Amino acid sequence: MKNFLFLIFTLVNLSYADYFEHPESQEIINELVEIHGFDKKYVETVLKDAKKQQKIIDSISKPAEFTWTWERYKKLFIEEKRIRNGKKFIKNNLVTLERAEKEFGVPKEIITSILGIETRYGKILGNYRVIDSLTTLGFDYPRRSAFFKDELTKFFLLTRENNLDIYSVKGSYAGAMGYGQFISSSYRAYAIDFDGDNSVDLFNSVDDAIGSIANYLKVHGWKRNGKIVTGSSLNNVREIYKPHDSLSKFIPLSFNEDGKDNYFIGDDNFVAITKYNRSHFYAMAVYYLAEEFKK
Ligand SMILES: [Ca+2]
Repeated sequence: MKNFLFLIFTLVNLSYADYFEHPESQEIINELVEIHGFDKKYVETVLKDAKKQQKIIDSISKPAEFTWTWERYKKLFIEEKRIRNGKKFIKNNLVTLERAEKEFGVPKEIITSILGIETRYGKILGNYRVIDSLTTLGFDYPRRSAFFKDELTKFFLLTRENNLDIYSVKGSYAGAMGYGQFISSSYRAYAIDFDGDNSVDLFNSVDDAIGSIANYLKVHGWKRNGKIVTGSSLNNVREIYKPHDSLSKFIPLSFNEDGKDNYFIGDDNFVAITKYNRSHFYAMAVYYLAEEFKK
């Protein structure tokens, strides 16, 4: 009985009181202190404050992009209100969107579409503390532990570089932040100052968000005046891509709508969108919503 109780105690104890006590935290503390020069006490205090949230693990385990049907996914994003607000967003931010289009080659409708899908044009930035998300997923979600531990390190760096309060920054369950939902590594690498105030602020500056999305796509292979998809029948695709074109560089896609499969080939700019979110549903929704803005 005593051994049994001891076993129970041990099992319960596997859930650590805080992330400072977690056996894997020492490695990150060392890295932050020794390589990046953070104060040890500060890092420990932050990790002590971080909280595990089961909801975060539940959410990442069943993302809509990979568990829903295309029709359900499409209905969520390509709807009247999002289309209307997107057209309004374009009208209100036309000068900045056109500047981004000129500089990076990414059409205003695509930038707007990503903002609409990510955060309803900045209305929903996420309600999880990023420090909770990244510790929960870094330490308690083994499947992607290495990735999120790295994001945790980058988040410490990002908050120091951009003067953000590490305790209060909020984002998605996966630690994505601001208008365009950039994760820490992307924020540091691809976010830019596009309103000229010398700070890169994806939480409050719409202009910075617009420029950063355009810059991200350009760096990830977006081609000015390039194609996103070609379709919608395989025969059509074969006619458009003559034998000299290498079909292997394109992505064959099939989306079931109204009970029939529609076939597309994802071109360079489709691939670029999948660098933003690797789901094909996501990239297709970005394309569809952008087309709606033109109507
Ligand atoms: Ca700025």
